[in-house]
Amino acid sequence: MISQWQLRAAFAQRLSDMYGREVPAYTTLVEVSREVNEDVLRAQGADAERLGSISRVTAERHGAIRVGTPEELRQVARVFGALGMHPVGFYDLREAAASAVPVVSTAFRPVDGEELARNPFRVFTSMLTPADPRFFDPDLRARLENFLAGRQLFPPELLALADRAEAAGELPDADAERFLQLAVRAFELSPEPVDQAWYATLERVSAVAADIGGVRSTHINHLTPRVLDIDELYRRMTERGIEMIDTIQGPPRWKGPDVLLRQTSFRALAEPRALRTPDGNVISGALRVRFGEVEARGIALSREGRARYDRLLARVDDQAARLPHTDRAELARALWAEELPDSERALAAQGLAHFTYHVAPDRPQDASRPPAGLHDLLEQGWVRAEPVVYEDFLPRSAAGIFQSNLSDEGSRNHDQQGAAYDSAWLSDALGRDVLDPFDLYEEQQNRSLAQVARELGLDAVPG
Ligand code: OOG
Ligand code: NI
Repeated sequence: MISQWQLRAAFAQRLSDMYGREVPAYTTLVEVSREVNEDVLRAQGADAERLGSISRVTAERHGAIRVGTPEELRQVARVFGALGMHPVGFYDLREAAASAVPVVSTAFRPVDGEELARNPFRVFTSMLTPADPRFFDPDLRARLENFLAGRQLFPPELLALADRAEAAGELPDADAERFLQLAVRAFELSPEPVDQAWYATLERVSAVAADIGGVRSTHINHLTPRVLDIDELYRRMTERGIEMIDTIQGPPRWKGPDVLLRQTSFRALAEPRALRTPDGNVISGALRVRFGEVEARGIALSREGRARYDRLLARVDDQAARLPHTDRAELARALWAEELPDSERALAAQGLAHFTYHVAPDRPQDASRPPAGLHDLLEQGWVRAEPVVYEDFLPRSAAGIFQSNLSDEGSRNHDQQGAAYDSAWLSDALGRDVLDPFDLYEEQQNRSLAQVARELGLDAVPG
């Protein structure tokens, strides 16, 4: 029998092998990431593993895929459900991006601490919004929905195996093998010729819409390794002559703890694709949609910490607009130091970030009773705090990544009111609850506090 986490790990590995064959620059990115991680580990020792063991970080990937309809999204959810991955978070990239990015997204990932430690594979999954009149007029919407209704991304055999794996939590070896083959194949780039005129029609609205709704299959858009020093990775990739996007998205490099998520990517590459011209000929052309991304992960912020992060971003925008010749990263660093405490301990004390708490093996062993409050428990060495890693995404960074890889802004009709989508809508469309990432981090923290209370014989340890 192959359990869900083994299926997840195997799927991530095979997807990585497949994507490496399709996009060789990805393999370079993975190699350079591994070198950087080894160097950081050598230089920092155990500190380098504070936010995840080196074996987890080395195997860690997130993928990105894009689908066209709620029906397709429900099917994707079944495939990922088989791998023990659940929809977490709602991202509205239509609002976060300046260019036309007509999608709403969620991320499928394991939610349980043990499952994350076994293999944290996650997939940022976007769904097209043909009902949004800012991007699609009624005629184009109808043609698009009609096109999407006529395609099948996932064969029924794959979905049947997925349902069995999800219900049983495992599959017999032969079925697992078949499931993995079909699942990986569903995300390969199709050799089927692309209808050039239809693709171009959608591309005028948005290159993302064309990538999703202009073809009869789906494909993995990128697969992202995790790196322990993203600034160093950026330098090394540039040295190798790979053209990176202008910036690293997310928090700046600064003297305090790493928080949330920092990401960067290399530019989308022109890939050979067969195109069908309006007169019916098949020619070889090129499309530029897939890129390579890399990320560094930090501590999960609480709702309050996140509000502070969002406010900081707004302040950086504001100052950067007023001081156009100043380096944005410098500006961000200065503002960060003003608004965020620069130690884990202070982040915890101010309730800005999430930690799990553990009774210290070397706690005071005399007969004294432990103090009741968390602050004193920490100060007097009874309890230790371990940072919770941020397992999710950032809408603004995601929009930045989408956008920096578009060569054209696309078009948007500002006279129209956007179609409303939110987390509840998405849950409904999926037939599964879209989980709130903040709730998950909070629950994890609270469970650890309850465990501490039990072990120390205290009634409760308020967080
Ligand atoms: C997804 C872009 C967002 C991330 O890591 O924030 C993303 C896409 O290009 O489909 O992958
Ligand atoms: Ni990504």
